[in-house]
Amino acid sequence: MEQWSWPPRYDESYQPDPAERFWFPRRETMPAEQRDEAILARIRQVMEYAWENAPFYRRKWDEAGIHPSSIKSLADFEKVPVVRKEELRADQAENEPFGSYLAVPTSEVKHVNGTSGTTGRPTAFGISERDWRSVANAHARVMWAMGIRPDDTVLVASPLSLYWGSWGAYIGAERLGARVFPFGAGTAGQTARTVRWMRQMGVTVFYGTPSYALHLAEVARDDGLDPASLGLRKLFFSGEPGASVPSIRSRIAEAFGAQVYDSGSMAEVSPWMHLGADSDEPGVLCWQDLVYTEVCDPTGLHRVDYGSEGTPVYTTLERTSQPMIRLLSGDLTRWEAPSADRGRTYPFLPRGIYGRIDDMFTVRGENVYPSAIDDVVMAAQGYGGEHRIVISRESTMDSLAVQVEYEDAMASSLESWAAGIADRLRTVLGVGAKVVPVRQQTFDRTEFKARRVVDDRDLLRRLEGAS
Ligand code: 8LE
Repeated sequence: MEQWSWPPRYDESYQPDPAERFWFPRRETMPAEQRDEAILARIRQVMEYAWENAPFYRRKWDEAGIHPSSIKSLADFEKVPVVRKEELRADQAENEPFGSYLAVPTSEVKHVNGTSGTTGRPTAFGISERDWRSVANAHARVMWAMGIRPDDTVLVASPLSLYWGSWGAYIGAERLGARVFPFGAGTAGQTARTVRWMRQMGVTVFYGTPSYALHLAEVARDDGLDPASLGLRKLFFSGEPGASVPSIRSRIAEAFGAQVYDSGSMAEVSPWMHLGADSDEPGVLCWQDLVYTEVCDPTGLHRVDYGSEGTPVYTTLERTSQPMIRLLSGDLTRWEAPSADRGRTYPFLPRGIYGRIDDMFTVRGENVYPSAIDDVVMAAQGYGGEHRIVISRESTMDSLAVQVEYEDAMASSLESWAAGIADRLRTVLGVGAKVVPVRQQTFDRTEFKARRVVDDRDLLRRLEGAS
C-alpha cells in the first residue's frame, strides 16, 4: 500500500499525473478483504499507541476489561466500547484544555479548532503538525477523486474560524496543488461580495454547505446574474444533509450548471472527508484506510449487515494528537458492501448521511427525517427557496406542519399547490402534514448549516387550525 505507515508519513512532493483517476491506486482499488487485514494491524497499533499515551483510553478500556493485544480480528474490535461526544466534553472539562485523550505533549499542538458550542461546553481540537499534514494529504486524495485538479481555483465558502470543515477543505486543496481562495462566510454583506469575487477570480470549485450554495444562487440572481454564468465546474459539500438528497442536489447542479459531490463525517474524526464521493451522484464512499467506519445498530452498538441502516462509529487510523477510537456519531445512514465495479473498493453509503437519531420524529407510526421532508418540498415546482418543519414532541404522537415559501407565479393557485405537496408527503413518506404556503423571503437564509425544524406546540396548533 502506498505511503501506509504508523505513525503516518506522507511524501509531500508526491503528485499523480492530472490524467490519473486515482491518487493512490493500490490503496483505493485493492480487494477489500486485503485492506481489512492491513486495517486490523493498524487498529492494533493505534490502540497500543492510545493505551500508552492517552489516559482517557487506558481508563475506559481498563473498565471494560479490554487490552489492545486482545483485538485479534475486526469482529473483536466490536467489543471495544464506543466513545460518546459527552465523554469527550466531560473529559476536557476535567483535563483542560485538550482532554486526557490528547496523546502528544501539549507543546506539539500547533493548531486549534473547535466545536461551535451552541449546545453545551465547546470542545477543543488540539492538532499536531503531523496530524495537520495527514489531514491535508487525505483530503487532497479525496478531492482528487472528485476530479479536482491543480489548475482549479477552490473557493472555501464556510466560516474560517473554529470550524474544521473550512480548514480541512483549505489544506486539502492546497496540498493538491490547486489555487485556494479562502473567502469564508458568515459576515454581513459577504455573500454579494462572494459572487463578485467569484467572477473576478475565475473560481471553478465551491466548498461550503448545501444551504449556503442555494442562498448564494439566490443572491446572484437578485444581482441580475445567472449563477450558471459564474463558471463553476464542481461544488463539494459537507456539514449537513443535502448533496445526497436528490431534489437539493439537482437544484444546486441546475442552478450552477456544475457537478455536485457529497462529503463529511464529523470534525472530531478529521480527515472528515473520509466519507467522500468519487462521482457526481448521491452517496459517499467510506475511505476505510483513512478512518475505519462501522455502521452499527444504535442500541446494541454491533455492526449491522451491509444493506441495513444504522449509526456510523468511527476510528481514526492516521491521527496521533487526539485519536478517536470508536466514536459514536449519532447520525443515520445505510451502507452497502464494497463493489469492484465502482473502481474504489470501499463500502458505500448510497444516500449519504441522512439525519441524526435525535432529529428523527414519528408521525402516526412512521419514522421521519427532516431531510426526507426537505427532499419532497424542494422538488415542488414553484418552491420559493426556504421552508420550516413545525412539530411538537410533547405528546406521544408527533404531528407535523410544513410552512413552504412559494414563488410569485404560484400565488393564484396556492390551495392546489399546497395540496399537491401534502399529497407527495403522504405518498412518499406516508405521513399526513398540513402544508402552509408563505411568501418568498419569509424565512432567514443561512450561510452555514440550516436549522429548519421548529419544535413549537402553539405554532403547530395555530398552523393546523389555519385554513
Ligand atoms: C449529512 C464534517 C464537517 C467538518 O463538515 C462538519 O460539519 O463537522 P461537525 O461540525 O463536527 O458536524 C458533524 C455533523 O454534521 C455530523 O454528525 C452530521 O450530523 C452533520 N454532517 C456533516 N457532514 C454531513 C452531515 N450530514 N451529510 C453530510 N455530508
